[in-house]
Amino acid sequence: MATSLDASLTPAAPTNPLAAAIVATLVQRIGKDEKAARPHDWLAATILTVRNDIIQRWMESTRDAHAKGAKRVYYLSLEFLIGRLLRDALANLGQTGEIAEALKTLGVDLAEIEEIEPDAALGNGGLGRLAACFMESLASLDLPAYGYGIRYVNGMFRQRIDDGYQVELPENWLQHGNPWEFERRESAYFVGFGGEVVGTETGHVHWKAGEAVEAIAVDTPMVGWRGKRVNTLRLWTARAIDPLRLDRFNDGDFEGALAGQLRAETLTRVLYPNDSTAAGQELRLRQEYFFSSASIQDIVRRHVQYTGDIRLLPDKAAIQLNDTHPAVAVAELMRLLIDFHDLGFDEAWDVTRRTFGYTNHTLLPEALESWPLPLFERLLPRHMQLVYAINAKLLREARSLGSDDNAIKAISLIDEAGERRVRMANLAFAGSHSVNGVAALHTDLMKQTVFADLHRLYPDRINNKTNGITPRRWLFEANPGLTGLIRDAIGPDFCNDVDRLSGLETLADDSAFQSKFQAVKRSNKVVLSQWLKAQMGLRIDPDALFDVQIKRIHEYKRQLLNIIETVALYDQIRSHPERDWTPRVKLFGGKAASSYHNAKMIIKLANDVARRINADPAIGGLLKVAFVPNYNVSVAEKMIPAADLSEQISTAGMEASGTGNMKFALNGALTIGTLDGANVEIRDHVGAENIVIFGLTADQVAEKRAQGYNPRDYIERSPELGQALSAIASGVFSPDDPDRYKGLIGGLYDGDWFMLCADFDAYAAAQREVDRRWNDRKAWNQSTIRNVARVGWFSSDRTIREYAKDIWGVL
Ligand code: B1N
Repeated sequence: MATSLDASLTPAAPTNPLAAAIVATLVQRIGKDEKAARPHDWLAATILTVRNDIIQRWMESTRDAHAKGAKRVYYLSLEFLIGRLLRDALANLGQTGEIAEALKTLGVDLAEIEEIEPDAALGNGGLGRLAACFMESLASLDLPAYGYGIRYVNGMFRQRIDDGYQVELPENWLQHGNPWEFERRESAYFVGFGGEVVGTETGHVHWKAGEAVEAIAVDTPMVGWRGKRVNTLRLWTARAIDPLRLDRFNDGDFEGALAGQLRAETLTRVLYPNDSTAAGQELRLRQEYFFSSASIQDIVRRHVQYTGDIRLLPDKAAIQLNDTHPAVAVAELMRLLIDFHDLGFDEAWDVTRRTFGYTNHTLLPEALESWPLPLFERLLPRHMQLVYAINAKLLREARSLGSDDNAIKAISLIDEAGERRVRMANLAFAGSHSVNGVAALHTDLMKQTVFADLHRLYPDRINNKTNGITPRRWLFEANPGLTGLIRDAIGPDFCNDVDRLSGLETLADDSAFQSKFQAVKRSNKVVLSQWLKAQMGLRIDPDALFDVQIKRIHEYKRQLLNIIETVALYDQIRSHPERDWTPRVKLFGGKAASSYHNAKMIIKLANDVARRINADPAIGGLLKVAFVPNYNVSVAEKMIPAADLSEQISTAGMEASGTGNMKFALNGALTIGTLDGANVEIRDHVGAENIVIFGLTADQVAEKRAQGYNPRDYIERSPELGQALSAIASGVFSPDDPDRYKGLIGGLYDGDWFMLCADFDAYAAAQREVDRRWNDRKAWNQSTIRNVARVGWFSSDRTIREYAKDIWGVL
């Protein structure tokens, strides 16, 4: 602000009342004045100011649910990948304009401070982001709901790319404090581990835990669309019960004095960075039990306080298990009902089953959680007894309904093959009245594979709930250009009901609209190009086709297929420079689990290929490749609106749903994909002519595997594939270490579990089909507009309405 010397000593109070409120917050809460304030101070002051309004609505929402005696939804998830919250809260409250205006009078740019808000990266990928979209939709649909999870001090690691290799750095999202959260000291629970189970004189069973920590609630408001309702995301943090052992301290043992605190804090320190893989370590089971126990205790306490009758729990509470990570909650609720509320076993089991629902997110065998029985028993001796008792009941029922020995083996909560293990998916299945998959194909495969025998036993339990995404974050906030264009074209009604996007249908043929649509996309591409230039010094042409694959790096997602095809294309361009090639920019992004060797090699390969291609003058800029570091929610918000092509190319049958696929289509990208996960339903909605589908179907993949698939047959028949593989394996892209990719490529010759070779030719042909469509830009625009007009169904509002009606009984 331009001020005189005097005025700068005591700044005049702003005339804009919101600006005055922000400045007052800055002074009173942050302890700085306008002159001293740094961007982080402005961010905190803005959040705290907006929060005042949110708190009002939050308390009203809580009072309203209480007054109505409403049934509440409890979403238990080890991950909530909520990302940044300021832009989302402002947009949902409809206050973006006023706040931007107020800040402007103070010389502060809202967009700039939004950009320094750290991502709350409390999740790995799709599963965690789905939980975040669900929280937003629950509030937007005015459903009383709580999310329960862990307040990790270090969320998903930050990824740096050093010489093409992934380097993991700790994520420190709390370093500037977190103005969104409220610690609730009054909501604290003891969570025990270990020890022994003893009988009491009254005939009760008592678990004498060997150690205990305190779980303390930290609440974050979840603001729904138009600020109608504000729900609570309750994340638990662990504290030692006796944080400082004064006896030890006085003896001079300073480390010992704090050891308990350190041990407790370790519980909620880090998010396990595995996506679609089970972690398997004791600390993970401790995390799972810690947050499940605290959440169930909290739910039961609230219920008893309101109704006084624990038997009514299923009428007042619907608890959804986000995968098996909170499955131990089934045994924990049984324990509370039997040991503390005096219910008999059968009655407790009935209450439990009517309360829980379980969502399965993957069929990958390496992701199915099971715990070695000795570990489970040592850590949770009372729960082990209950698991045995549940299992006895389950297997008795199965026998009586005619299950044979093989079926009994598959249904049992205990895996008896080899080292005995507790199967968490079977526990979650048995303990729930509903078990759902996340896309139609995935749900069918659940019935045929992992849960075949349980499904035969309980044929009504499995149901489908195809995933969705919140259009507020993924269209309105991420893509204001497209949102404005749509509003101008069809009016604002789609903001309340995204199904109204179908109003764009008639405009798909309108060449004036097509031009505007293309112009919005281009301007998003310019913005992304500038950002990539600033971030990584990358120069790309905004008129090229932006081909994007962003997601966790996993062999089944087949980034390697994309890279190999890129190498083949590079080869072709070099051999036939005279042909009319379509200029392309290939963008990759994603993190690899720290211990996943092949995934890390794929990152290195993408970088090696990028370096070579980008430096080759012979291809004259027709092809550019880049690996964008540290892919996260905020990066996704920048990349998706600028994408022309969405790569959804997993081996059919392996991607449970995918949700990135939905975000791209909603933002006007064309999908190139296999018939996997929700791609199948996306095709059904947008029409087969508005998506590029290729490759084996899930049935064909299964059939080929059964027949004995030999990748060499395909490599021999495809010179393009053979050449690309040889080039990579012989070190063309790694002259500094020619053998670097021998192992990675060797794996394709020997087995190729993910069937890259079988799908390669079809994929390459599909890419040339994409080129053809791109070159008829009118038809391309038509197709992408139709995508936007037809994917409203993939809103998480629709998904949540289905859960609410079919599973939770709250609509
Ligand atoms: O869940 C998403 C789906 O859209 C994806 O297809 C699916 O891969 C993803 C263990 C997982 N499945 N399983 C996990 C995450 C963390 C972990 O520790 C497994 N993530 C998915 C939403 O339905």
